[in-house]
This record gives sequence, C-alpha cells and structure tokens, in this order.
Amino acid sequence: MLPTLLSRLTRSPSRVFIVILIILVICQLFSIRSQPIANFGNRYDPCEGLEGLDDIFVTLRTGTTEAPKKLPAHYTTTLRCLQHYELYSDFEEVIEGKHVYDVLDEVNPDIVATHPDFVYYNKLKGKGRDAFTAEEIAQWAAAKNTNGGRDSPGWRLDKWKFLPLADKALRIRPQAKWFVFIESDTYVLWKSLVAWLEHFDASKPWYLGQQMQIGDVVFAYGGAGFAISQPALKKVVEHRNTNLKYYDDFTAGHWAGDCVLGKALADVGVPLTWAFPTLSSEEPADTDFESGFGGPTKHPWCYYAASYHHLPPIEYPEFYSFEQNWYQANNTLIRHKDVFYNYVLPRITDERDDWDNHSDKDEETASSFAACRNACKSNPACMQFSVSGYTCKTSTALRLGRKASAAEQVRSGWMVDRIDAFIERMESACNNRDWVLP
Ligand SMILES: *[C@@H]1O[C@H](CO)[C@@H](O)[C@H](O)[C@H]1NC(C)=O
Ligand SMILES: CC(=O)N[C@H]1CO[C@H](CO)[C@@H](O)[C@@H]1O
Repeated sequence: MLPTLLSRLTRSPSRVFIVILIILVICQLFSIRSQPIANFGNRYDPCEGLEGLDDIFVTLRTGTTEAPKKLPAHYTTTLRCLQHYELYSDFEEVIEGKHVYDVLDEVNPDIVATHPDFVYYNKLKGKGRDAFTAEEIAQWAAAKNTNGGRDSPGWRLDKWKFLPLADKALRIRPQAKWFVFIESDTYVLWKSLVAWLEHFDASKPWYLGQQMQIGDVVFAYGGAGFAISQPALKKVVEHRNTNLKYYDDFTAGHWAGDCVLGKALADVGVPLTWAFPTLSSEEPADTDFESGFGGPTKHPWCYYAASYHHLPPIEYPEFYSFEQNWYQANNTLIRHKDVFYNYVLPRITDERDDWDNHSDKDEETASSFAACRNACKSNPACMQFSVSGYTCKTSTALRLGRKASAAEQVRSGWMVDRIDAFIERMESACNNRDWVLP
C-alpha cells in the first residue's frame, strides 16, 4: 500500500517536492519530541553545581569490622563528586579498589603497646582480618548501640581516632577552607551542605554539628557529620600537638571520641555551633519530622537537609537516586519535608506485619491489635502504635520505622486519616525557614 501511494505521489516533480516537505516536517516533529529526552541523560551531571567541594576536605572514618560492608555503598553515592577526601580505619587495606588508611599509625607507641584498647589493634596489625574468627566479627557487628556506646573492641578503639584524624586532615590539605568529618553510615546531601557552608565566613573559626552533651562538654555528634573551618582546625591541632600527653590521658579516660574532639575545641575557645536539623543523627525512616534535638520550634520538617545518619548500606543507592531525580526535576534543594513526602510517606500504610514503627511512648497492655488501635484513636495526638504480644505502644510522633524479624512478632499501625492534619500543622509552623544559622 505505502509503496504504491509513494510511487503515485512522486510521479510529478511538484508532488516530489510535497513528499519531501512532508518527510521534513515529520522528521522535525520527531526531533523536537525526541531531542530533549535523548540529551537529558548526557546533560545531567550530578557533580554540576558542586564546585564548592573544591574548598572542602572530607574524611570518612570507619573500622575494620564494618568497612567492607559499609564503604562500597559510598563510592557511587556520597563520595562520587568529592575531589578531596580520604578513608580512615584502624587497619590499612584496599576495599573494592579504594585505599583505606590506618588513622592510628602515629599514636604514641607506649600507649599502643600497653593500653588494653589497643590489643585488638595490635592483633589486626599482626595478622590482618585473619586475627579474628567470623563468629567474633559477627558478634561485634551485632553489639547493640547503647547510651554508653557499644560493647565491641572496635568501638572502644574508635575514640582514639578523632584527634589524630584532625591532625592528618590538616596536614593532607592545609589549604582547604572546610574540613568535613563523616562516618560509614552518614549520608551527606552535598548540594545542601555546600550551600549551607556558604553562609559562614570560613576565615573565622567554626565548629558546626548536631549538638550533644556529655558532662559539661557540648560537642558535634560524629554520626551526623560535622564541619570545622580551617582556622578552628589549625587552633585545635596545634594545641593538641603541644599537649599530647594531656589529650592522650583525657582520651584514655573517656569513651566518646567526638566528645574528646569537642573538648579540645572548647579548650582553644571554639564552641560548637548547633546544627540540628541541618545535620541530623537519624535516618529518614526514624526521623520525627516535627521535633528533635533542636528544641520545640526547630521542626526538621521546615529545614533543608544536609545529612542523615544510620542509613543502611542497602538504602544508599535508593536514597541517592531519589536525590538525583529531585535535582533533575526541581531547581531547589531538598528539605526534610520533601524526604517525608517522597521517601517516607509512600511507605506508610494502615498497618504492617513484622514491622517496628519505633513507637516509644505510653506503653500499655492491650488484648489485640484492634484494641491497641482504639487506644491510639482515643488520644487525638496519637499518630501510630505497635503491638508485640500484649504490649501496645503508642506514639504522638509519626515515624516509618523498619522491618522487624518475624521472631519479634511486632505489628505496626498508623492513624492514616490524621496525616493530612499533621501535614497542615507542619506547613503552617514553618514560615520560610531554610537553614540553622547562628
Ligand atoms: C519536585 O518537586 C515537587 C514539589 O515539591 C515534588 O512533588 C516532586 O516529587 C519533585 N520531583 C522529583 C522528581 O523528586
Ligand atoms: C513493639 C514495639 O513497641 N517495638 C519497638 C518500638 O520502638 C521502640 C523504640 O525504638 C522500641 O524500643 C520498641 O521495642
């Protein structure tokens, strides 16, 4: 059919002209429709707009037992656009093509030889990963995180890493304006972090992080990531290097390395500038978007998000593609509420089996799931509940939580019909807040 039509049409020269014209028009239409799509992939560069990273030196601190499981997820996500960074652990090795350095190699040899925290380190140095059985490593990896830290030798060693890390970072890239310290389960939204740092004068001493306190030391919580400007880092490194014994003794008597560094910074007159919720120690699924460490008015909901903590390695690619899709479609930075709408809310349903919603308040007994739901319903502020055996927990915070093992027998439910009201309440509480600034 088509060839005959074509041959008829092309019999006279003027018809040939018309046919060519039609073909040209069709081609043009197609190219208009297909060009942007075809070029889109080429045009989008995840590192574009991140030139500010040139002024930043990043260290990622990890430990031998977790490194192989947690580092590779960073290579194609949080580390992808970094120009200047280094990976530090308690053992030097190559993990999936990247060199990981031993951050403790310059600690006073007497301490390394005699302090019990270093028994583990010395074994590692002697025999590498073979120094420990698979059972030992599994047991340490499963050790619970408590307020007093973790019961594992890798964790006890960790506190020794912070001051040496500060010293190494300054030597490796003394010209950096900012030094950012992250951990193997910190997720950084670099576009937000770079934009946030631009609000600070980097020629002044700054120490920015999520506030924590032990005793009278206020310090930046390591897991949320923290930033130190060059003048502040210089001060603390010089001071520590002229008072090595003092800080070694202080470290030996303490249990949290991020606090040790915070103490040294306080000693040189650089106090912490509170950064929650720009930097956050929770993962999206565990974030209470209404409140948190910042006091009753610092709703995470309202602010741009520059970091999350505790993101499981398996979620790095997922969160990264959410982030990149966002930047491709939207010319704005990401707020915590955007993470709520796009990453958390789609997973909240009426109820879920084998799911721990991290309800943490008002424990009571209930005869059934329905009874627990009723208990929640009867309190207008209740957003969710979870049932395990006869234990019913309710919560006024809305959190996603995560999958629980079948053995735990936890079921969770949400007051889905209260979510719209929650969103409205949050939206009206914000009045254009962007960043946490001093
Ligand atoms: C872009 O922003 C809008 C409005 O905030 C949001 O609904 C949408 O999901 C975003 N696009 C992507 C691809 O994330
Ligand atoms: C059933 C239940 O309530 N499970 C958990 C909810 O979240 C809190 C806080 O994370 C846990 O302690 C509960 O075990």
